[in-house]
Amino acid sequence: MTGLSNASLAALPADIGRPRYDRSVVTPGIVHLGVGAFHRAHQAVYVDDCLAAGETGWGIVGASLRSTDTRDALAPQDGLYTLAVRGGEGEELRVVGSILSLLVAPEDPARLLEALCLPSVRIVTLTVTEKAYLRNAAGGLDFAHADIVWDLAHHDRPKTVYGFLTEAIARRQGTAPFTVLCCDNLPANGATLRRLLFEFTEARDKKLAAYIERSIAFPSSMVDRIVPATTDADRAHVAAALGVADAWPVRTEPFSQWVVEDRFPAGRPAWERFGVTMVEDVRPFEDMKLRLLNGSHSAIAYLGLLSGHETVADAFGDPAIRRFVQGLWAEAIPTLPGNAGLDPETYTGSLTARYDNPALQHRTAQIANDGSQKLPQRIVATAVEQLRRGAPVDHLTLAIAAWIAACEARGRTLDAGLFTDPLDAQLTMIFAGSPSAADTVSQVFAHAGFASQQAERTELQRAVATHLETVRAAGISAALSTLAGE
Ligand code: CS2
Repeated sequence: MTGLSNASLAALPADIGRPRYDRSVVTPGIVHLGVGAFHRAHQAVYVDDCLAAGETGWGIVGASLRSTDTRDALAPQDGLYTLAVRGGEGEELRVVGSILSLLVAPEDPARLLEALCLPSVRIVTLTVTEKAYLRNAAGGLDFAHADIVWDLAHHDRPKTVYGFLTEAIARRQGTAPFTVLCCDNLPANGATLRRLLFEFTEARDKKLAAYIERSIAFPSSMVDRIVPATTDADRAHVAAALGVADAWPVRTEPFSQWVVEDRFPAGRPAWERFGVTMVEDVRPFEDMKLRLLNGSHSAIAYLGLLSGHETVADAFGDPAIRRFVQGLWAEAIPTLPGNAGLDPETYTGSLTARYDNPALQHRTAQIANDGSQKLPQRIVATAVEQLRRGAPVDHLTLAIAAWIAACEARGRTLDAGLFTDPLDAQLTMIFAGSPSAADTVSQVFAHAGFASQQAERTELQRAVATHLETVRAAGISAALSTLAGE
């Protein structure tokens, strides 16, 4: 079977969407760091819409910071790939054309620096996942990390986002700077990246750090679309529909949301024409999404794994877990700003429908990865705020206990490699000592930096330990029943 490429576009069946613009005249305006499935189902699609409307200056150079997979799959396809949008009513297939070229940073860091320095590039977007920000337990930049040490010493061969951004900004001084748009699931993601990058640059060159503070904009943004990992069944299905092979299609849901702070001194695509909400302050949207969607997602993942459910739809179809999620939402909603025009009830209603989508097949094990990096903003911050106001945290703390229990269950009742965490080495050491629930929780909190420097930490640990004790002694369904007062 021939592969998807510019040359095979014309022969695609009529019902398959495709770039209806001349890709050869599109110039690179965006460099994206972390060109994984999420980016390809989200930002790249909004940009594709802009290109189709004639904004030819915003093509994407997609860079991977680690593996060669995406480049290997998409470069022979001229950057093209299929987006399969699956809802209850069927499926829509569309070939997306906004990614013009692909790079692999570790293979050739100089090429990525060159791309970042192209005068036509005015925006750098990032989806590199929580752990790539290399934060220490206190939330600052982890200067002890080998890659940070390397990047401070090797300016022209960096490995981290900080090394790449700082060097590119240094080289671009005197020409128009780019805007840095963080699209990861971190609270105040633009401001967070700005603070961490400032720490890095200060350690390299104080004048440059001051220049960054003065001249570079870091708008925050909230991104939302559920994107399960692609399977071979997806590849076979897409090939059958297209009549050509696509090495790496992406499957997603109909829902898509992007809320972006409108601070782009060097210009931006007219995203608002294609469903992007441009705002002054993204924080309320971000908190709602992190605490209601991502918080419940992580809880569903760990409770689901411990209950033997492979997908979100299966886990959410389990009445005990569904009721738990309602309880979790009830604890999170009071922590959201009341005056920001948000409607959390409508939001959770739409989440319910999204989680029930049986066509998505979103694996609980996929979401379970990197819990130590995700829970602080998804669950722990919410719990601390609830405790501060004397409000209940039973569900939030069971979610944390379920994370610890699921980590502990790997290699016992769960497959050893089912999911991974940057703290795995430390977790293994903690579990090896078979400590009591209380000791386990306090050691895990210390390593993960959960609620560090918060007065509520001890109370929080105590509540998590009580749940962990029940899960260890009687299992997750007993813990859920106890919580439900059964
Ligand atoms: C998920 C997110 O894997 C995870 O941790 O919670 O990737 C989630 O699917 C997206 O944030 C949805 O926008």
